[in-house]
Amino acid sequence: MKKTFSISRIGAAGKALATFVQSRAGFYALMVALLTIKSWFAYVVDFNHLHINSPFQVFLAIINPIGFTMVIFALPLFFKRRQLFYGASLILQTACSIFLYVTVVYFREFTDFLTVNTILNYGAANQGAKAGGAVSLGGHDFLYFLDIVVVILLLVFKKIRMDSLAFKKSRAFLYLSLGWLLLMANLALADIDRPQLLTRQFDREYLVKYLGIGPFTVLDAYNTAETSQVRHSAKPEDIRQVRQYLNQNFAGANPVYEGQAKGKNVIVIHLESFQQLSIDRKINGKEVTPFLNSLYHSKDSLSFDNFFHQVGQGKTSDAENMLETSTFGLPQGSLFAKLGSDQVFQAMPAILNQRAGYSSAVFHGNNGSFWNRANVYRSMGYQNWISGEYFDVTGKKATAWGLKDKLLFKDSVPYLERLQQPFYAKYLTVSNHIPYEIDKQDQDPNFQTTNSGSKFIDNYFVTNHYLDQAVEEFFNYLKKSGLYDNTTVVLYGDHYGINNSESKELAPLVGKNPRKWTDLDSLNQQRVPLIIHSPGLKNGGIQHNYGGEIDVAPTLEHLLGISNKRYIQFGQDLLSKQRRNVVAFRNKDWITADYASISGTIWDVKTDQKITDPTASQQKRFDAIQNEVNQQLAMSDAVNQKNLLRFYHPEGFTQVDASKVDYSKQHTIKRLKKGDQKDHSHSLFQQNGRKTTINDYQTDAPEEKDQQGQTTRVLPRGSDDLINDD
Ligand code: GP9
Ligand code: MN
Repeated sequence: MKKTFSISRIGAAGKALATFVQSRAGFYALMVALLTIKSWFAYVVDFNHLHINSPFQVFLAIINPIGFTMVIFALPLFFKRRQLFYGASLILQTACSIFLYVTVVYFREFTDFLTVNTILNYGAANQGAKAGGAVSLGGHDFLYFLDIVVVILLLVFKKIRMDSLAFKKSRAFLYLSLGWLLLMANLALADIDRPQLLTRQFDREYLVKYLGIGPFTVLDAYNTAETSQVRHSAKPEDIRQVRQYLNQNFAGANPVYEGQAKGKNVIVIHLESFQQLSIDRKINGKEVTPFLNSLYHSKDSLSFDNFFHQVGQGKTSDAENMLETSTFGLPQGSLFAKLGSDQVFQAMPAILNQRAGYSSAVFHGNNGSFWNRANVYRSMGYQNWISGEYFDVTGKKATAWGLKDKLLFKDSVPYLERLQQPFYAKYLTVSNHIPYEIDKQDQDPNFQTTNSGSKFIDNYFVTNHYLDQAVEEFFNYLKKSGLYDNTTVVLYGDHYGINNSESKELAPLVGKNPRKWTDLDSLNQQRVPLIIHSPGLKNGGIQHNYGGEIDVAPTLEHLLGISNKRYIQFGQDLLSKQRRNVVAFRNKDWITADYASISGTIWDVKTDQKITDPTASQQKRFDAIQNEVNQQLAMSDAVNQKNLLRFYHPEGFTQVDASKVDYSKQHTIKRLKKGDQKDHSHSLFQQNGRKTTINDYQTDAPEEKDQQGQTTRVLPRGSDDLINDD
């Protein structure tokens, strides 16, 4: 009896609702409700609950999509014609849903929110995400669009009839104002929980948690416009303050290591997505990376086990920027993509060339314009940019990200052997790139990976293993060709490979309980290896001090006997006795050997516990570290955003003239040959009696003998890349 009653009540309510939707006000409410519900859905299912940690924050997250959505959908209410009202409402619903969904997909990969900059630089920056392979799709993704299809069908079959009675302007304005009021109330309430939310701009997750995706994006667009303003207003005096700060924080060379690699060639091997967690790891009785492990433990190596990546949204390009310039990437977007086309750099290739006569080259099997590299490398002073356009990348020789590593190392030889010594050469590997898929034929049948429940993790170790073999083959060549003894090889992992979203499956592998996984555990996994391998090195071994990518350039300069005091570099020599041993992350988090700060929460690194009640002296110390971190990032941002190096002329440094460099294959070959003239050549080719050393190279890459094909897996470049490329 009771049951029938309640069913009939529900039926009546449904009917009333169905009638309500027939009016424009009802349709408006429906649009607002659908987008709001989808936003909540994204918060809970895709955005890791936004780290919401109090009932008040739950309340804010519930109301925050409503105000903005009310404002957006109030706009069509001003239309008189019904087709316009319904059409515009549906277009808005679709556009907002697409935006929400793209944000979700982006978040899965970067654990971060999409910014206006990222969108503007999309073509130059990350065409790879279009590959599908790199985009992680979820089984529930259709839910972001299902409602739109249903509403359209209801309209087509006249279950929802279009109401021809238009709103009066004043009523439409009332709805708009109500939305606006709610938005303002939301902002005021957010400010109670997190004072100065807008002015201090914590991280993006905070802004979304408190304000929602719409207001966050509007705010972000405003900031982007402001930055371009900043650049125009920069003055030469601005650099003085930076100089003063750097002088006060300078860490001098350690006499034990200073100059130990003087005059040697330098090869930097950028190990794509390679984390410290793979070092010394055994799976099913086999080491994942036996060769890298041997380098890591070699007495000829300086290895670091508390070395962190510090990249932001620019990922690989941020890592490269830090290593070449010892300045941070940008708070949003990729510096390469955003500023790289007209930035003045004082970067390693130019410094080493001007101070010690180094020649330079970068080797990478992806398109030359990816991450805006062609422009950036020119301005950094790279003499040669040997990109995917130089190699045969057809058929199975490449993945979506470029030539497979084993082939990259081998196919680089004809260029490498022509470089005048000493040289500074960088190899950017790609086979160990998300989604970590490599052809069966490249997999070692003797290596059985994990069965973790995450295909990313299982595949990750497989491509780690492939990368390890590729590096080993290259080292064998270095030894056989004679380069090895006179070369310092710097190997480093550019950033994480396993996203935070995989932590449930990762936890058991690193000895943690998945249910107790904390933010500190995630931070601890941001360690990447740094190995500086230099045959004949004295006092090598594994170093435990805390540092990051920003510190590599000063360390290397000092090893090469080049003082870096005159340059604008924010890192400190990792071997210096005067180091501060604080690692600053791009989002203002930080870690030391004792404490870490993650989104404003302090952790005791040794006990893995949060510090909720710090003593006065602890608090003082945390504040001091935070200030130092903020200052370091702000100074670096000022230099980069205002392009301040255009005003700075350190002794003996001539600004690079990027317009003089031609990276076309034809010109490069001509240039290398011209520099490699018989009577005054210092190339390996010359050393080898003017014969190629390619026969010293042994690879087991099965694709090696494949004929050149018609098709390639490497992604085509985005059309907007062409704008930046000449
Ligand atoms: C692309 C490669 C990858 O050429 O360097 O960049 P990432 O996606 O790691 O930033
Ligand atoms: Mn990378």
